[in-house]
Amino acid sequence: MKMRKRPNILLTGTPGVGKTTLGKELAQRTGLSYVNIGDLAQEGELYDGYDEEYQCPILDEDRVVDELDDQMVDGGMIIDYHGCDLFPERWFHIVFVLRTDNTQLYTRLETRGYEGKKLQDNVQCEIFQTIYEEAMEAYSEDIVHQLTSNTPEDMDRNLEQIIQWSEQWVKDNN
Ligand code: DAT
Repeated sequence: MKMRKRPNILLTGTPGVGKTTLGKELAQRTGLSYVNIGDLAQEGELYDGYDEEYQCPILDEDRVVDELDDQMVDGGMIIDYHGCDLFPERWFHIVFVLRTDNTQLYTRLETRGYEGKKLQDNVQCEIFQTIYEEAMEAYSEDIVHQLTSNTPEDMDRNLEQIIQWSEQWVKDNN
């Protein structure tokens, strides 16, 4: 029996915009598989060196891609990462860039324990819409969508919108 085809979705954006919250809920509601790239790298120690400035390990992008490629080819994956140009363009059927107002993002990241340069740099990343521009460069512009993620109502609306898109994709591709 041939498996039903299912889409691959990328959730990206600055840390703190709500990717993980949205991705996990989306997985529960759709049955798609959720993968947090940060967690995957940590579990598999998919690192290549250490960033002294940010005091964090550096992702081994090639090994991350190798690790996931078979599953991505099968489809039905939700990928969560605060970057997007490390992945093969062919992986994704749609890319969502979550966006949050600076003041709210600042509060969320402070609550998470970010401070000093790390806090400033991440808020600046959102102000300069760095990830959105990265996504527009890395993927076909017509599959890249920005989603406002300031409030719980935004979260619910985004969830419903992606579920609908996913259901339609499954109908159109099977
Ligand atoms: P990310 O995975 O992008 O780093 P997260 O899902 O961990 O973000 O969310 C960070 C925090 O912000 C978490 O406490 C949940 C909260 N949050 C995220 N999106 C929100 C929204 N749209 N409305 C209210 N709170 C939100």
